[in-house]
Amino acid sequence: MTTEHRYFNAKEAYKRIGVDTDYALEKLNKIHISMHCWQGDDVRGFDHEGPLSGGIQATGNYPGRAGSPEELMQDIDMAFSLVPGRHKINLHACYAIFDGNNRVDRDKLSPIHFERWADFAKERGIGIDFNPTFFSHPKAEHLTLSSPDEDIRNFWIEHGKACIRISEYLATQTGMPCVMNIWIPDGYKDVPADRYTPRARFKDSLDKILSVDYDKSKVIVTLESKVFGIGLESYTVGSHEFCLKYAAEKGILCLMDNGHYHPTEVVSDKISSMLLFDSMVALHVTRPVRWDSDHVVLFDDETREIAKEIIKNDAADRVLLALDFFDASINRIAAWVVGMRNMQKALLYALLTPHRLLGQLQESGDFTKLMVLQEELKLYPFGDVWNYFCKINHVPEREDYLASIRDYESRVLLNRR
Ligand code: RNT
Ligand code: ZN
Repeated sequence: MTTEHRYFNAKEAYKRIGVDTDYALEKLNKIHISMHCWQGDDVRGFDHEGPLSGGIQATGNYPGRAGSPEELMQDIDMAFSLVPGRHKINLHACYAIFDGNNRVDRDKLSPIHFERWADFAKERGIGIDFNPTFFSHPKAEHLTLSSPDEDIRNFWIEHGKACIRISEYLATQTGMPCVMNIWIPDGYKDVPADRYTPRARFKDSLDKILSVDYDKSKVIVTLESKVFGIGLESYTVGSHEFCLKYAAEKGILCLMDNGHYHPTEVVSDKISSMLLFDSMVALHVTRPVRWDSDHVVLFDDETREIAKEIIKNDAADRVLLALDFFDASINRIAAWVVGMRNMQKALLYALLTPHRLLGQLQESGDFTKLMVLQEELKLYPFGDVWNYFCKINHVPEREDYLASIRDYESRVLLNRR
């Protein structure tokens, strides 16, 4: 049977429960996911030599890591060629490209250092999101925006301001809004004596960064919270409550990374509450395995629940979706492609769910039928709809994309340094 035949049969099966598969595919095509550049080189970037710091870690030593802007761009193209639809790229300030003698420290970064990224995006008709980099730097060995050392704190405030200007430039160049996400690794390994003072300084630093005059229709500032990091187990300055309150007060957005909460706490349960109070919600979708390990996103229960909250609440254009993982133990292009496709599969799965019917069962208290249906839906011909979506988007169906990745690995990746 051809992909079209299978799709036709699946369409009939879904129609019987009131789901329109054509409409689902149309909707899915409009959802753009921000693909993080940092999966391509284990969060190294181009502006420093030292190790990855900030209490995050990429483990593994798979060959072929991108070591230059050209290689990273080539790899991003390769990954995108195997993912259906059009998406965005998510950059970090440490991916600044220095040509000749325009090298500067992070407090002096400017749009010229991102011109080539803007061109890259414009040529492909895609948008760019951006992140200041408050880690992997000699001045980030202790605290950054919450530092008691005024020189260090000012350095990072200047970095934040520079990043707002760069984000505005990227938005202007691409013609698409730029989501600028602030995350700082500041915190303490052991029980702090004073939790308040660092947070007060962080608050003041953020106020100073946001005092820059910028076009709010172009730059969407988000603030990402976190419960702990490696070496920062007892206290983080940017806790969830801090970020939630700060964002609400200042009219920026709170960004939730699903690796940044206590292990049994889930982001899928938080989305509805956020949607009730905010115009938009920002997410980093990742997969924490026992800790904030940043494993590749799978088509697993929590990813599906996150997608369900977005789709069921008709909030695809109110949720800013970005991925955040870094696995250096497998082919890095495959990591990107698997994660992107899985996020899309989760969205499709949600788009093929008869939410109104299920909601009525909940409201009327028929939890028996609700369970029966929810479980049976898992075995509906979802894969046939997904394969058809890949086909009409001219990307390989099923696991067929692996052959292209293997070929690219032997032709390109294994010949790197
Ligand atoms: C760290 C945060 C943050 C980073 C990226 C590289 O725990 O999740 O989003 O992963 O900025
Ligand atoms: Zn994150």
